[in-house]
Amino acid sequence: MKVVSIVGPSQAGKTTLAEALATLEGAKPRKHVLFGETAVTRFAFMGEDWALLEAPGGADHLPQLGPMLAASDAVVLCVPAETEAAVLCAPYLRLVEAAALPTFIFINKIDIAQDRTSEIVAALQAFCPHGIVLRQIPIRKDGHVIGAVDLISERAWEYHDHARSSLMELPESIRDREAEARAELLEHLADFDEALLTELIEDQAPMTDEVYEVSTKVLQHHDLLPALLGSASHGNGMMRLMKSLRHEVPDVAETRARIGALAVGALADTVKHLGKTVLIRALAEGVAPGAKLCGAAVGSIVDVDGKTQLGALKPGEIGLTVKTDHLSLSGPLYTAEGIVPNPDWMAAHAANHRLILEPENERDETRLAAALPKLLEIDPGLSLGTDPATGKTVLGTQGPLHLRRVLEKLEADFGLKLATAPLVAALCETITGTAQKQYRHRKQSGGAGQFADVVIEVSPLGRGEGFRFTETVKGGAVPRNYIPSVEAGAREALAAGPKGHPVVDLAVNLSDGKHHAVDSSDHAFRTAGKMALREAMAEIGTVVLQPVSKVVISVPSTYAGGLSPLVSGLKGQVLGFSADPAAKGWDLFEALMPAASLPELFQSLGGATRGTASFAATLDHYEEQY
Ligand SMILES: Nc1nc2c(ncn2[C@@H]2O[C@H](COP(=O)(O)OP(=O)(O)OP(=O)(O)O)[C@@H](O)[C@H]2O)c(=O)[nH]1
Ligand SMILES: [Mg+2]
Repeated sequence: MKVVSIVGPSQAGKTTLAEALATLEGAKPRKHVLFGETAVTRFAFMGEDWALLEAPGGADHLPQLGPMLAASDAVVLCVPAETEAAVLCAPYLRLVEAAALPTFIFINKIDIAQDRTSEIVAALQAFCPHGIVLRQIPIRKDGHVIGAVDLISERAWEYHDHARSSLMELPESIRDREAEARAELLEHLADFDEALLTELIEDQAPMTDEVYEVSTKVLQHHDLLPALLGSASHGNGMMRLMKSLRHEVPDVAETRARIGALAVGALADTVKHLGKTVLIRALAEGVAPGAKLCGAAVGSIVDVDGKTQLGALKPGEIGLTVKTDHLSLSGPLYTAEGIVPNPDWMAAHAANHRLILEPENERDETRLAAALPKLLEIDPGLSLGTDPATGKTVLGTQGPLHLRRVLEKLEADFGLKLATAPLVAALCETITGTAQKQYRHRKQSGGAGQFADVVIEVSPLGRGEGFRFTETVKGGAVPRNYIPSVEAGAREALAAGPKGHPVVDLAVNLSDGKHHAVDSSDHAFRTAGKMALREAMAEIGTVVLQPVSKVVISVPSTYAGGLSPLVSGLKGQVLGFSADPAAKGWDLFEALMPAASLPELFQSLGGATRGTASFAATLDHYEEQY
């Protein structure tokens, strides 16, 4: 069996394309939809088994593509036939580049294309360091695409709605364009093949079979990305694409060599009453019910119909695991004993849409705490944390749609009704001047009394220095063994300053004090230390500090210039931007932003970059809040 992922922006026609390819031979394909509308479709084509994996487009679904691509022999990047849409394809081009997967570009919706195919390819090329080469060009009549010419076989095909294309004569009007496009394709191919290069230099016409062979080689090495075209909804170009896949997609041995695992978990879900199910793909012998995978035995394996029990999976085959709770999509490259660590390209974008999550019914706390880690195992785009201020659960998702999907799942499968609340950036406070403070703690109540007297000097420290405690006590005024208690008391006072926030960046020096041979104790000196600092802080006065994050935004270069006003508008400070050496057509834009602005940054960035940009934020420093 060969497995191919279909990826691309939202509404590009991926689901339509999967359906059209799977029904080419008329039989009803078997489709199984998992969490978040990711789908697997199984079908036969020319006597061979195929599976297509597909997830909806958009940033919310991007993290799901990592495991899917790892399980695939090749990928079809489905792009709408308009130059404007190229930037929406940039995140996908970036991913297939980083994964170095054999990649076909399918230019869909050719029936309503306004832009020239060569311009669409040029727009995509801005985001792809490897050459994108047209394998076909459209044949137009009265402004409509009526068919396509294959540049390798030089055969012209006339489209028919939902029926096979028929051979037609190459129209006179397109001959020059065809020759030019073919020459361009051959030149690109010759860059990777000596024999073909020699033939071109010597002006010999290469054999069709030889050109196909070189095309297959460059696809499999990810040297070039071939572009085909058609219309999924009209069933045009489907046979050509499927035949290219059949001839050129490498088999599972190549995928095994690339991934280095025994099996890959591609998609996953939790099903009410049944528990977790993971769509696994065997890359080698030895994946079977009862056999060890990822350190424990596989339960049962069923077909994508969800019912038919399967035995051992042959290399390349897929199945849904049942009663195999230990498999997770966060580390989906399974060996018999454990996992192969995820390669870098599989890392999901930071889950920057973060909210506090609370059960509507307080009694559900424990069930929520049990359910969330289960979701993390089937959804690589989620993150979990704790709000330091309130101790409440913080759920990070890829965006509002993703969050909705997760909340729906928690309600439907786990019976949990949840409320969300915004996450408030944690503030601190610090002092603005110095003071000396003497404090005497004394209590006489019945038995043993309490006595401690301290003199402290309080002074501000630089931002980020935290807390420093020193002592310059002379002549045992405060006995040595009580000094740590004074420090402990001072630290207690830092928990909340006069304005109610944790206090940072100040120094306390214990300079003097008094003790009593009987009534002094650790407790008494601790209380004195705490009270002395409290009073000193109240006397000096404090200012509120807000956290400032360093933000690195990964953005298609076309949008980078527009980010400066956006960042400034959110009280951020632009540090600059430059080309990302790791991704063609992308910039890294750096800024300092109040952490309180990050939710708004997430929102505005989505709008300003049509959902293509992502960012990572780390706490950089605290600064005075005005
Ligand atoms: N004109 C035209 N419309 C198409 C073509 N292929 C798909 N569509 C339409 O485009 C819309 C989106 O198609 P889908 O297949 O749902 O797109 P998708 O890529 O799966 O979208 P998401 O799952 O939301 O990411 C549907 O209304 C399709 O009927 C095509 O070749 N030509
Ligand atoms: Mg879809």
